[in-house]
Amino acid sequence: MKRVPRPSRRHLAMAGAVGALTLGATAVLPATNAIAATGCAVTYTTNSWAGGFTASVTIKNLGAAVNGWTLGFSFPHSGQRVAQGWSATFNQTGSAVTAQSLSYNGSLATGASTNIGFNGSWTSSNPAPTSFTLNGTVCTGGTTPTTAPPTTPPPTSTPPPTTPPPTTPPPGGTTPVAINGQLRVCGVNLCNQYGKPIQLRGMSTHGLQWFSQCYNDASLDALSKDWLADLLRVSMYVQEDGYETDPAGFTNRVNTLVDEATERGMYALIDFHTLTPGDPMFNLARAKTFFAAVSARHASKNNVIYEITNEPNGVSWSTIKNYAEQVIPVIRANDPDAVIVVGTRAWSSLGVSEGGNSTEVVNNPVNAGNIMYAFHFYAASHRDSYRAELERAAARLPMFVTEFGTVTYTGGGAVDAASSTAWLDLLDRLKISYANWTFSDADEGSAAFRPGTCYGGTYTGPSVLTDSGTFMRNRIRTPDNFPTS
Ligand code: IDC
Repeated sequence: MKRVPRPSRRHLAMAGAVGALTLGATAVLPATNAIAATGCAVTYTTNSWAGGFTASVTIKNLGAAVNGWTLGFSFPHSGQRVAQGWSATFNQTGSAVTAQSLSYNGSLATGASTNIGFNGSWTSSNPAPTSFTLNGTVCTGGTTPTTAPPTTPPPTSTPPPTTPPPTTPPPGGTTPVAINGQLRVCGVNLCNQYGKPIQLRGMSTHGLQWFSQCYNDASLDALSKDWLADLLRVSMYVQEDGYETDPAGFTNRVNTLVDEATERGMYALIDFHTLTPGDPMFNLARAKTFFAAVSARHASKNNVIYEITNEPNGVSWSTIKNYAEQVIPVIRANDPDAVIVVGTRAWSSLGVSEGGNSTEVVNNPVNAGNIMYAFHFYAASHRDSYRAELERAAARLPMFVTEFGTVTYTGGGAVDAASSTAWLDLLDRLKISYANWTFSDADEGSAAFRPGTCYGGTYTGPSVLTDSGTFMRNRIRTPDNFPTS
C-alpha cells in the first residue's frame, strides 16, 4: 500500500540540526505599503547536515492578489549559500537572496500559499533568515502595522504539509509526467515540479540488442495503461553486441523509445548499460559521444533521466567519480536541468558486494548538483545486510534503484516473494524510485512476460505474465502518490 504523504521522520531525525521557524510579526516593522499593507507570512524550514541543508519556504500572500512575485530575504551568516533552487528562480548577491515566481505559481490570490525550496550550503552556522519581503513588502504574518512585535518567536509548530493528495488532477493531464513535470533532486529525494518528494515505479527493458521485438506500441501501451507504470528504463548495453557495434543505430533505438515513453507521459531513464568490462573508463569516449547525442536530442523534454553507467565493478569509487565528472558536463551542456544517476561500486551495490559500503561516496561525493546514486539488488541473493546499507545511505545520499530483480543475481531462478516484498516496502517507505529487470519475455525468472509473448500481440492482463511479472504488476499498479501542493 502506498503511504499518505507526510514529512519523512527519517529525514527529520537524521538531520541533527532541524530548524523550523514560523515568522509572524517580526522585529522589523513593516514599511507602510498601500498595495499590501499586511503583506505576507513566510514559513522557513530546514533539514541541515554538516555543511549542507535543504530549505522549504512557504509563502502566504496576505495582501492584494499578485500576478508574479519576488520573495526577498538575507542569510544571517556570510557562509550560507543557495546552491540549487526549485519552484522559483533564485539569485544571491552577498547574503541577499531573491526568489522569483515561475509561470505556474506567479498568481497568488489573497490568502493563497505556495511552496518553494532550495538546497544550500553553510560554513559556521545555519540560522534561518529573520525577515522576508514579498514584492518589497515586509512579511509580518498578517499583523497590522500597529501591533507590537512579539518578543519571543512563535513556537516551532510549523504545520507540516499534511494535505492529502489532491482528488482533482492539475491542468495538463493525469500521466506521471503531466502531474510531476521536470524532476529535480531536493535533499535526498527526487522531487516533482511542486518541490514535493515522489517515487517513480517502473520497468527496465532487457538489452535492446536482443529484445527489440518486445518494445512496440502494444507493449508500451500495456506498460503505461495496464501496469500504470511511471517509468521506462531504456537499457542499452554497450558491449555484448550492443552500442559499440553500431553507435548510430543504437542511439536511434534509444531515441525512439524515449519518444515512445514521452508520448505516453512516462519518464524515460536512459541506461548506458556497461557491465563487462566493469571499468566505466573503458567506455568513456563512447559515453561522451552517446550522451552528447541523446542529451541534445531530448534537451527540451521534461521527462528524461540519464544513468551514465549501469554497474561498475572491479574499480575504485574514485575511478567511477572521475568518470562521472567527465560525462556529467557533456549532458549538462545540452540539458542543464536533467537528473543524472551515477552507478556505484560493485555492480551498483554502494560497494557492498566488494566488501565496501556507502561511506566512500558520502565522504567523496561526485562534484555535481542534481544527481543521484544507483543501487541495484536481486531479492533472492541480497537481503537484510543490503537493505540496511541502502537505508543507511539513503539518509545521506539521493538514491535511485535503477535496476533490481525479484530473483537471484543471475537473472534466473524463482521469485523470492518475501525478500522482494521487504525490498519494495522499504523503497516505498523511503520514496526511492525503482525500475524492475525486465520488461521482456526472456526465458529467465526475472522476465515479466512468459517466453514467446513478444511474438504475439497481447501484453495486457495477468495471463501473459510470469510469477515475477505478476508480482511486479501488482505492486506497480497501486495508486501513485504525487502531491501537487
Ligand atoms: C543479464 C540478463 C541475461 C543476460 C546477461 C548478460 O538477464 O539474459 O544474458 O545479463 O549480460 C545485472 C545486469 C544485467 C543482468 C542482470 C541479471 O545489470 O545486465 O542481466 N543483472 O544477471 N546486474 C545484476 C544482475
